[in-house]
Amino acid sequence: MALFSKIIAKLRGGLVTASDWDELRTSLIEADLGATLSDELIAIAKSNKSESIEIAMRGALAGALTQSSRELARATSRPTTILVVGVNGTGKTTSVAKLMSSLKNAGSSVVVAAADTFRAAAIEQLQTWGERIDVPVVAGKFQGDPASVVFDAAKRASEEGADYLIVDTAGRLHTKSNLMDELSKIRRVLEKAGGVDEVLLVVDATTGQNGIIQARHFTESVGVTGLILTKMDGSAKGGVALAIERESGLPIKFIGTGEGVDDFELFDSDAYISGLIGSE
Ligand SMILES: Nc1nc2c(ncn2[C@@H]2O[C@H](COP(=O)(O)OP(=O)(O)OP(=O)(O)O)[C@@H](O)[C@H]2O)c(=O)[nH]1
Ligand SMILES: [Mg+2]
Repeated sequence: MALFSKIIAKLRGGLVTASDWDELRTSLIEADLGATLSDELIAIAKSNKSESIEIAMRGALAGALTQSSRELARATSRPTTILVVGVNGTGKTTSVAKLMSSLKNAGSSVVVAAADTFRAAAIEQLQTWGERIDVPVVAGKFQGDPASVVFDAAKRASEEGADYLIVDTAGRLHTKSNLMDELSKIRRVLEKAGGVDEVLLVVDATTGQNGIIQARHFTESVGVTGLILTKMDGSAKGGVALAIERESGLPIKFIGTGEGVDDFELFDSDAYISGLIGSE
């Protein structure tokens, strides 16, 4: 993804032509940084007279990232409750499986709610992960009320004294108000049961700038607290992480880097910026 390495090398040699700048701008936009941020970064690079172009770039990139904590919030006297939301096919269920696996490996007890009741296959998908990872999955009837599945799961998590309750929800278009209302209802059920600690919006990194619009809508309906950015593997478009954080102010907490249960990492902003600049 090293977007800047070539230009930085040229700047060091003092030989940057107008077409080099155009080339850099194109590559930044192609990497989904967005036009505004790309132009700002180029302005910074152009005005930089010192030898520390890397430091100037690093500062500009870091400035676009949020200062909010990237750690998962924890509840103290009840199961930490994590609601996972997003548009269709972004990787919610896979991310729920990754999250339950990593929490379980860290020694925590987890209960999962299969609140996507729209498709029978969605319930089975989560149950298969649950069996593989050995985490209980509370499921309801196909086409049943997702809020009642969530109610049952919250009860079970509380009775068992689980450390975490993770709720997988059906994919939904952020523009469909009836579906967004259903999410608010799920949230209210969880609040009644004790509280919601995290609402994680799952965004597919390859969908580019549309992720910013999704973040805005989901935040309005259900109060997003953080992002999971999936499909960062094999994508030259990782720049969307910067654009989405800058526009939404929401911290990216995890990234998905593949289809396997271990292809999941905490988002490391320093490593991410080093990757963009191309100097480790
Ligand atoms: N390469 C890659 N594929 C991923 C990643 N996360 C999920 N996928 C794949 O994306 C597809 C959709 O994943 P799901 O987890 O079913 O997505 P979802 O958001 O639950 O989908 P719906 O419930 O239908 O809205 C599957 O083929 C996953 O294996 C990732 O980080 N990298
Ligand atoms: Mg799903």
